[in-house]
Amino acid sequence: VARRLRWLFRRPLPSSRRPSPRARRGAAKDSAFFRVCLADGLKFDTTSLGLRTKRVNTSSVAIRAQAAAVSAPTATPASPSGKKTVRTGNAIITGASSGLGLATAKALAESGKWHVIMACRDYLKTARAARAAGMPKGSYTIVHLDLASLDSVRQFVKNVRQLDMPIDVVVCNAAVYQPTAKEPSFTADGFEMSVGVNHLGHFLLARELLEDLKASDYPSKRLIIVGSITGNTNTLAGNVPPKANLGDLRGLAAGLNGVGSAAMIDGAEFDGAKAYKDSKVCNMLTMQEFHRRYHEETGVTFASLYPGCIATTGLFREHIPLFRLLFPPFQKYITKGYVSEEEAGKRLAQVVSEPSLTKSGVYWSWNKNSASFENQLSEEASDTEKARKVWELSEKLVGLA
Ligand code: NDP
Ligand code: PMR
Repeated sequence: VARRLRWLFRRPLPSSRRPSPRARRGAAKDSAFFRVCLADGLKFDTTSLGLRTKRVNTSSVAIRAQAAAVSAPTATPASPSGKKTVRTGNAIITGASSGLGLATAKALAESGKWHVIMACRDYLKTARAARAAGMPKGSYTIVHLDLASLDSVRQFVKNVRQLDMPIDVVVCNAAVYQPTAKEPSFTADGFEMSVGVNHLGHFLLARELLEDLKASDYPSKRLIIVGSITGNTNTLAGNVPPKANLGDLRGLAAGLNGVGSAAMIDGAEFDGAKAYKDSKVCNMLTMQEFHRRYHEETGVTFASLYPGCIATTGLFREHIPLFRLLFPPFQKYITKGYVSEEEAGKRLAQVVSEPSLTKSGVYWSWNKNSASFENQLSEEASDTEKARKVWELSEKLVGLA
């Protein structure tokens, strides 16, 4: 059954059903329809299968069905009052199964203005999380994405295009943090895990989806990459050892595969906490390089942000229990940098949808009253030459150059 389903999925669509970029720009189908998600990442429209999939039930392939409401087709239909209204936007959020990603997905879905594509590696966890968060039915679609595999990223892009929805915003949010790892672990393509998932997986995803963003007719198209204060050495938090430092990029140039101990971007010995901070520097450099290369040509807003210290999220799941116990009160009462998941989600949702936050090339932060401001990146995170080199080396590693 699994083979048959795969075959059906891979069969090219008849040309009448294959969406051209123009058709995609022209937006989605006007009726809600049924989709099927396979846990291994395949996703297809059951209209091509008739009712046969209804009874499918195998132990080897988990099949989940979800009704997906598709956004209204036109960009600016006139409302009865004669005022122009903007159609529902479609936002992809990676790592929307928990923490900041889930809180952002919820904030956007509840606004009624967004359909969220939750790009996650664990379908069941995401479905449960969306339900538990009370996200309105039909306000989201879950599509499989494992950023630790470039094949999965490419498959995700194909699957998302099959949804036949315009892509208006992409949020690169997912991340792993491995502060206690003694040895590096590696992605399917052999890259050190933190940089492989947080930076390289997102780099390929963002590059692939740029043409979809470009084709969208949404009034404000955005590509957002979540950064962090801990990657910025112009702050107190960024000076807590081990500090981020990409060095001369020799490890990245060597493929980050641990051969000759090059599992770190700077070629130094493996350090999980530093690898995470380095990956965040790459995220912030990538956002700026996108801005320089593509903002004028595409009209897409490129932004990064530090949402505050969300000390309760799953990001710290691999840290020692004592850290997990003390970190939230430390951030709440000592540094006062703490922010709840809900508040952080609202902040990122602002970067997705606020009409006032359309400026491109900005690293957003918030002050104590939760007002956003354009923050200053560290010297390394705003180094244009380094940004260009990281871009070019990353292109090679993900097979774009
Ligand atoms: P969480 O651990 O709650 O969320 C991380 C998400 O990334 C999860 O949904 C996780 O999926 C997903 N993910 C991990 N690996 C992969 C993968 N290989 N493929 C696809 N998805 C994956 O942490 P946060 O919400 O805190 O982190 C979200 C973002 O916020 C990150 O970019 C982080 O760097 C940033 N950030 C967080 C801060 C904080 O204080 N927490 C501060 C500053 C920035 P799964 O559920 O399957 O594990
Ligand atoms: Mg930090 C103004 C002070 C401040 C802020 C906003 C953060 C955010 N941290 C601050 C200060 C300090 N931290 C100080 C003074 C210390 C030494 C006691 C400290 C320690 C510390 C540790 C051990 N902090 C940490 C860790 C982690 O393991 C977290 C980390 O680096 O994850 C990569 C972390 C963080 N501190 C923050 C934030 C936002 C984090 C985690 C998340 C991230 O950057 O994504």
